[in-house]
Amino acid sequence: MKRLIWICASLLIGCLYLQAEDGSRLWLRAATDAQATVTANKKSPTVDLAVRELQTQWKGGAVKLLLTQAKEVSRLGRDGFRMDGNRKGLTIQSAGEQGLLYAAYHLLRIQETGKANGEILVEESPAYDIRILNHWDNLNRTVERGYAGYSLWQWDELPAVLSPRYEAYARANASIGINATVLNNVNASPQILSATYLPKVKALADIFRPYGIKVYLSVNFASPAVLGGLPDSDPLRPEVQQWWKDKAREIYKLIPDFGGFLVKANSEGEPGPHDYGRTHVDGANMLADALKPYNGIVMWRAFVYNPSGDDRAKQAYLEFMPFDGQFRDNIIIQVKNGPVDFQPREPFTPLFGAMQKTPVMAELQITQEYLGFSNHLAFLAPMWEEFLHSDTYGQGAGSTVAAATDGSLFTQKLTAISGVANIGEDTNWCGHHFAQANWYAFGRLAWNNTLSSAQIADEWLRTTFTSEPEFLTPVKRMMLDSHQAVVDYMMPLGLHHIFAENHHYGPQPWFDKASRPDWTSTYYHKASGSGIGFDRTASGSNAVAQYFSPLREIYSNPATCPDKYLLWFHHLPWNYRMKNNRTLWDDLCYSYDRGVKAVRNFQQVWDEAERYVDAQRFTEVQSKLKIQARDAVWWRDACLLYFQTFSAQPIPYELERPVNELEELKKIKLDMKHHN
Ligand code: BDP
Repeated sequence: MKRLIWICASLLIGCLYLQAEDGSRLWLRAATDAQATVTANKKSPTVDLAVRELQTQWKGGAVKLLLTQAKEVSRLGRDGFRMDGNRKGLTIQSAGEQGLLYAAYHLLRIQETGKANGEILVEESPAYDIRILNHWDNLNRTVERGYAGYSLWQWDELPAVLSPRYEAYARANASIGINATVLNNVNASPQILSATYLPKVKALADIFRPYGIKVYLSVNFASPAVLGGLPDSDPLRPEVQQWWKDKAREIYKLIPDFGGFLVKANSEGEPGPHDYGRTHVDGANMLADALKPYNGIVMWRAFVYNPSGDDRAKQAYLEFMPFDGQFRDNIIIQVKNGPVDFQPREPFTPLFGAMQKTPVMAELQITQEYLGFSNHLAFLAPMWEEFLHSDTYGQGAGSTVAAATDGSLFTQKLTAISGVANIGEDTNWCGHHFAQANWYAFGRLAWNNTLSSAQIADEWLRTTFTSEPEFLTPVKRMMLDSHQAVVDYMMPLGLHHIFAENHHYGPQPWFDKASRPDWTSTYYHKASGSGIGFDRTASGSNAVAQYFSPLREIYSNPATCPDKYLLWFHHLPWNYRMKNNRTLWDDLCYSYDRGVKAVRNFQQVWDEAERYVDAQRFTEVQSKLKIQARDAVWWRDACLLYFQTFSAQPIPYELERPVNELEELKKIKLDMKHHN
């Protein structure tokens, strides 16, 4: 009887436990009932956090935390650490308090992923000094390109009311090494710098500080005029310069460790120095001078393009290369991974490796603006890995994007990497349970840009779900294949930006009328009876010339250009012979078909994983996969039926037939917020 009661009780607890799996705990699901002996040679809010995390979760012997300036430790930097011992007893050393906290999370991660057995000898230091999230959050709490509900920041209630999620957010970031955050949208409201908002920003900064997270703000270049009442915001006007200096002083009085400004200037209608006939250098240097006395920095974005300009893919390079070496030393140029705009797949922006006298940082997009929002399962680590490993040849072979940005290739005072956050107020933070993996992957790659996608997926799955091999192996495979699957059913072979006009979710390759040509789809695919693709070789826009040799030659020749970038660089006839001997048209059909089949396979993999997953997360992911499977068919049919009007060839008969009518698909209008 006793035994029966015990079984019933544990079943009940088990059920409650399973029900509690709503994704809110992210990858931080370790049991918190450990009672480890943890000591530290310093007491401070940050060190105390490290102690507490280990006391409650470390299931091994005594841990000693030592803050030390010993040479062999301090060479790892204030965020780095050294760990020495085994399960029974360990010493952790760091030159900085944050280093001790990162070490604590590292130890817990190796415990939770089953790698804390035997000798533990670890030395870690981050690849980038600044590992920063960019929130595109508006002050009215909508999130530009956000698919996980409203903003986490409750501006109305701040600073009086402090949601417990602020600390949970800081903890999650610290656990993966993220040490900075930009709170507001790059399309910035000047109000963020007002006396009303700054105390709210301070309240958040105070919560994040013990977790080693610095706060930054996006600023509107016209703030001196809009907020300060000046006649304009000309960076060469002394009153404007003074306004920024005063503003910096005001900010640092409230937030002594404030990080600095992120600026989107003269892009997509945002104000900037060009409005006054000045340059990016004039604008960025002025802000840098205002922040300099406080060690603040400026992250100046290179995402600039104008409608009258040349091929959009060339513009960042054209505008910024002439300024290389002219920026102040507390400025870093923030460049999107690809030269157009966070497409499902792009070659790297040629500024990487080319700007050698100015620090350059990558901007990745964690939120899936162009990869199915929070409906599609797309693990982005493989895309970022491909990008970071791309060889720019900036200083000969081996000059990867990673090396060109992390200080190993060029002497850089500043190194950084940013990711546009996919976080909102949804219970599971990111809308899709698997989208959490992208937040996780960004942090891990920012810490160590040589980690493989497979390792990141492995860690994330073990900590977020379970280490059962029968779950792990197929689900990891699914994650690793998922980015390619999305590329295949949306924009294979280098196609890009053929999204619907009023949102970036569904297909609209036929879209040909917009306020500016580079906001249409036809601008990018250029399909006609003679072929498809954007000619960026010397006979076209010559964007290839922005790459170093031998890349320039490799990309210029369709025979050597990787298939994944083929239509990015070339306009080719429908009967062009691909490397696999299919015609271009047939291969396009095969690619879309492969994408659809991949998603169907993901559904099967997930259904088979049911017994290893709690009911709530299982069903939620299952439903999202159904949407993704339907969307994949929608993409395939829309693109193939439309392109077929030019190729005038049948879809290879061995492939599944379209199930939609093109005319019907053209009528679909999704009710989503308009933005180019
Ligand atoms: C595009 C987005 C737009 C952003 C812009 C940017 O569609 O919402 O404001 O990039 O990065 O991808 O500035």
